[in-house]
Amino acid sequence: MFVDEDRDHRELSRHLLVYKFAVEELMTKLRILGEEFDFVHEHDPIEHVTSRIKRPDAIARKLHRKGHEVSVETMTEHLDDVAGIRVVCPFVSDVYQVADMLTKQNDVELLHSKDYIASPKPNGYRSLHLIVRIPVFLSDRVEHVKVEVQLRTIAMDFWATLEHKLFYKYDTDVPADFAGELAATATIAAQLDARMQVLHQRLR
Ligand code: 0O2
Repeated sequence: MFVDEDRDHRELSRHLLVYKFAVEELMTKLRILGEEFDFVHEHDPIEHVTSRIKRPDAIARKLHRKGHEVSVETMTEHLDDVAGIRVVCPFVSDVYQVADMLTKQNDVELLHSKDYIASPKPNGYRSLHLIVRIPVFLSDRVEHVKVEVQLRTIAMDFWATLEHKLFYKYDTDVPADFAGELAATATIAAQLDARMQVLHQRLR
């Protein structure tokens, strides 16, 4: 995979460590935002946060799929989601509120965003994806590290988690009526979000 194995493995591990630090910084930022917002507004806009660093074999597969050689340089340049954070919020308004509070911070650079809530994917997938870059201060230098932040509601997360399981189960042999049924369940999840949002606003 990586050519000179020992040296390249060490170099890759070092880079993945930097991604881990970036994730830790962002997790701290999100925890502070949630806790302080809750104190001021008596509502925590974050239900829970998870994170993952992509595994080397998945990194290699994605680089190959995009037609690139596998190296630390191509990974840094062409992959936005080596480090990923998933923020699950109670309500749709919280998704946009948290995204706004995070990207307004001076040291968080928003590179681009994909709003799959405003424009869901054809299969029904909804979430707000942000690619951000943050500085990580190391012993001898500063690295600017890209992280993919996925924000979604509990209903969106429920749907995406189950869709992921079903997709992997059926893989290439997807039943004919599968896509339509999947999209219909996504619509129900979206309706649930909209109704919960109304209740939330009425109570506030
Ligand atoms: P994993 O295991 O979650 O890491 P790009 O990254 O830009 O090359 P793409 O497809 O344009 O590729 O990125 P996009 O659309 O922003 O989606 C990337 C991630 O969003 C996926 O990562 C999933 O986590 C999630 N995602 C996107 N579409 C779907 C979907 O239809 N269903 C579900 N369940 N999740 C989705 P990975 O690397 O595919 O997977």
